Amino acid sequence: MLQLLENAQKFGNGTAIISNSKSYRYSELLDVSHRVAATLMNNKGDLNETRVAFMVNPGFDYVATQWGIWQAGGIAVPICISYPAESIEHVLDDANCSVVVTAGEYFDILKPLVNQRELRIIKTNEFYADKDGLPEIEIDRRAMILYTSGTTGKPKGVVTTHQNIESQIKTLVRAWNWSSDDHILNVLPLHHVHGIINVVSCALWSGATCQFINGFKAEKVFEIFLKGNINVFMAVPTIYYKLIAYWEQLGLDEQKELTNRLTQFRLMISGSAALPVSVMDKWKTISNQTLLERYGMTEIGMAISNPYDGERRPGHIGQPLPGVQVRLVDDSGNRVPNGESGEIQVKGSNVFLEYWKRPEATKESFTTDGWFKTGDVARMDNGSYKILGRTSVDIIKSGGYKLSALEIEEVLRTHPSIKDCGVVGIPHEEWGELVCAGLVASGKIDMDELSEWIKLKLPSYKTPREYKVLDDLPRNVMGKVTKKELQQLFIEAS
Ligand code: MLC
Ligand code: AMP
Repeated sequence: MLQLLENAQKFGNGTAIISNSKSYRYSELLDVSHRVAATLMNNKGDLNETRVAFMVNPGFDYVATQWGIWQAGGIAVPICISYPAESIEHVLDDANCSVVVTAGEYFDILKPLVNQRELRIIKTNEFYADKDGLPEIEIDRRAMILYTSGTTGKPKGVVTTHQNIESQIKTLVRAWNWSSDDHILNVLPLHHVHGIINVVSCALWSGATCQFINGFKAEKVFEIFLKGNINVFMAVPTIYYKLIAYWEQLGLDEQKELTNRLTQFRLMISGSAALPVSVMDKWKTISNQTLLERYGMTEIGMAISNPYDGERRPGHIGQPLPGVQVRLVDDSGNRVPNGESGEIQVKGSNVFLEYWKRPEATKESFTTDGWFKTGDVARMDNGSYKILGRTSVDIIKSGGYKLSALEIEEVLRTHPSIKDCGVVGIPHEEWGELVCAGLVASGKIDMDELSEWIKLKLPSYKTPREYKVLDDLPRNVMGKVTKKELQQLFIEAS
């Protein structure tokens, strides 16, 4: 049996999940997930790595579905709940999903897509099957596919095995001192590792309680904090920025009450994007908490972290986590001396298996001796890694989401009034980077129409926030678009 589930058996009566104002025990979670597995298996005995997509709000049903898929021997493919139909279709087709699990609210958007493909669709209130014998799941089997943007076109499926996931969880549980006394609030989307692994899986591995709200709202988060049970919180820098902005406009008494409560937390972590030192400092004055910044990626889980005990250095990501090997190399693949910049490369059982159905892309993302090339550039600075940037200008991080400029450009070029375009990210205090698009028109561009049109093609978090219509895109002598110059055009205008 998978260790996550074995642990859950031990914690039987403890509260595993709080969602939609209801508390669920570990025993209930196991029981419902067992029914999910039985319904999915449909007397087949083992799903044998069938891809099961699920579009379910963060909460009890999400976790019961994910655990059910795993127990039935399937591969869990979470779909972002704010995806428009085109993005959902990409996941269903690329992963070749056979079954889709959903809650009532997403049924209407999924139904036509499922019908066209003749897939099986199950609502989360239809897990009727009686518990059945479960297959034995070997730890090296594929467990999950997460879609992530890269330097090429559409998002790629990152495949992790049960072993990868266990290794990612075990490392964090140890490094950050998780225990069954912990109680965490999840505000993150559950189609990325930050929410799935660091928050939900680490909590449930440890016998802790994981509370959910669907989507982030500063007011709601503080309201829950004030109730007094939450003691661990993890978020992207944009969320801390928004919490600070909300706190600043409260009255003095409310501010004081919140500060008293936040001071009692055991741990607060920031990650998924660079934590500005100004946000770290401000949060410290509000909460008396020194945010622990760590570094990770969909393909590797978490790799580098500031210490739980010891100095958490502002503007730095810390040291390699136990069991994770990290090196910095130059363009020729040679290790760089301390103090010099190089690409972060990672090795260990935390590292993913493959990009789904993309052997070439998988091969290219590893060195011949098995190091995963992250594309992030860092230097070692007095015993702590410091991120300096990325090897590609076409990767943008906005609100903690990784976006591909090329994917957004490909979509924009299909608009009838757009002849060419270039997408860049520019530094932004709140969002980390803001997505901007330079457009060359082939007709008159109606900006309102374009903003509405693109929302049908891409999830909102991938859509450009600023547009500029240009006679031509800035180019070098070879005719290649110079993204740095394009960035500069937007920076100067901001
Ligand atoms: C939304 N808005 C944006 C935006 N996203 N504006 C600029 N840039 C963006 N990226 C605008 C909307 O248009 C809207 O505007 C307003 O903000 C509120 O929209 P929303 O969709 O309600 O946003 P909100 O819920 O507030 O989202 C903010 C957020 C979200 C920070 C909560 O972005 C988020 O959940 N980020 C976390 C992503 C994550 O989990 N990444 C981890 C990846 S794993 P208007 O005008 O309509 O009000 C990984 C590995 C690792 O990275 O290391 O962890
Ligand atoms: P994703 O592919 O969505 O998992 O995003 C992973 C990327 O997020 C990494 O490759 C980094 O570029 C970025 N990232 C994660 N944590 C940090 C951090 N603490 N500081 C800077 N960048 C980070």
